[in-house]
Amino acid sequence: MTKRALITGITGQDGSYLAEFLLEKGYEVHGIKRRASSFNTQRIDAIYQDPHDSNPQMFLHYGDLTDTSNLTRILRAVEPDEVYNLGAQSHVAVSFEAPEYTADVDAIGTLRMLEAIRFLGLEKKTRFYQASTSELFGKVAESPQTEATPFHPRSPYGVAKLYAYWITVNYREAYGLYACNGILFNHESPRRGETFVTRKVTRGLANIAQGLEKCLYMGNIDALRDWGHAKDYVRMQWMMLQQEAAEDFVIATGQQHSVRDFITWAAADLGITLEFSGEGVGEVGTVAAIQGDMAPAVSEGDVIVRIDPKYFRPAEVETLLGDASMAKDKLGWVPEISAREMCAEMVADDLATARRHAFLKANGYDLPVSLEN
Ligand code: NDP
Ligand code: GDR
Repeated sequence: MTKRALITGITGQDGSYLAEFLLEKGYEVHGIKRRASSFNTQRIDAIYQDPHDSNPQMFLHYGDLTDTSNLTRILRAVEPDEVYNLGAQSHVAVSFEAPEYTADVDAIGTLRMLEAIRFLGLEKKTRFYQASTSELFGKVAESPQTEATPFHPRSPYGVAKLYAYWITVNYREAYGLYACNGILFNHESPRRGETFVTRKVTRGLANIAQGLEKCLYMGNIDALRDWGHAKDYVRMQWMMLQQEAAEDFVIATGQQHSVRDFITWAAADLGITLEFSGEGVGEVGTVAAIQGDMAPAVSEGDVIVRIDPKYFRPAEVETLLGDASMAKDKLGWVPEISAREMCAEMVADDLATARRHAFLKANGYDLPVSLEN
């Protein structure tokens, strides 16, 4: 019997990798996409299947996590074996600007999905995965963090996700629903949204190397994160729904690096030796040496990284480090791609794009490059 999966957030980073993964496993994949004024399916265009083709295995439905009747209708039509609730306003800094919307989508949106499953009587059929987050730990009391570490979220996003975490546990305990939380630490890829720190760095430095931008403006580069690769993490999302009984798992690499380290790596992958000097908002990153031909627009002595307090958050999560021993012991899951390898992959991808833009520009076809970050 072909299994049917429904993914909210299919157009996002994780949704796109998960859809590919499930299609390869032979699933029929349904995804919810939002109406937008321009195309928003770039990450899944490569796996799009024309509904007019014979035997399509992937289907998109218009929907929104703020719209109860719409979610209920989609769930009724699809009757999925597995729901992956990945849809969210997922940007921590933006959640301080739009706290109410973030709560509506990330917290109540999760409740809407769970309640629709119950309302439709699907609680014995449908398994539910909730995209929980290391942001639940926030101001951490212990390190590394495990499934037993107490929560102390530090943003409207973290607080909304805390509600989603507990309502998922509650529906498991109250109604016997197979519902579980993946407490995932930061995971990145060439498909990462352009305004999250890793992608902002790889894209920004690639643009600078090719003369499309002058300087990268950053926030708190002392922040420490446990970065993994999204491909490794979506595999675990699926594994969590294949157990006898639902359980919550921490997913992390167990390695921690600073944002400054990540910037230094990305520069090195462009042949740029970057040296940091100064302190606080006066800290700068200066080009100390250049190798190879990847950064023709950069010269020794150029200051290409500066601090802009605009990117500081009202409350910061300074340090996160996960211990995924439970996932390793119970499911045999271990990450296969290191943060350093992932950085190189992201730089290579962003450099290829920047080179195309620079080539067009040099030949009189000036494509605007979005500098919003
Ligand atoms: P993205 O921001 O890349 O994707 C979010 C997805 O949610 C997009 O498809 C987006 O649609 C969709 N979405 C946003 N608002 C709504 C809404 N109101 N209704 C329906 N869909 C909506 O996130 P990631 O792929 O990186 O993350 C997936 C999930 O995992 C999120 O819930 C995130 O909070 C969580 N998470 C992520 C981690 C990470 O490091 N990446 C770590 C831990 C948890 P559109 O494309 O139209 O914007
Ligand atoms: P995070 O990811 O907040 O951990 O949430 P992000 O990449 O945005 O920030 C990581 C750290 O880098 C610092 N930082 C900057 N961040 C951004 N975006 N832009 C900057 O210019 C900048 N300078 C420094 C931040 O302050 C922070 O400390 C991500 C999201 O994917 C969430 O949805 C997910 O739940 C968590 O990871 C786990």
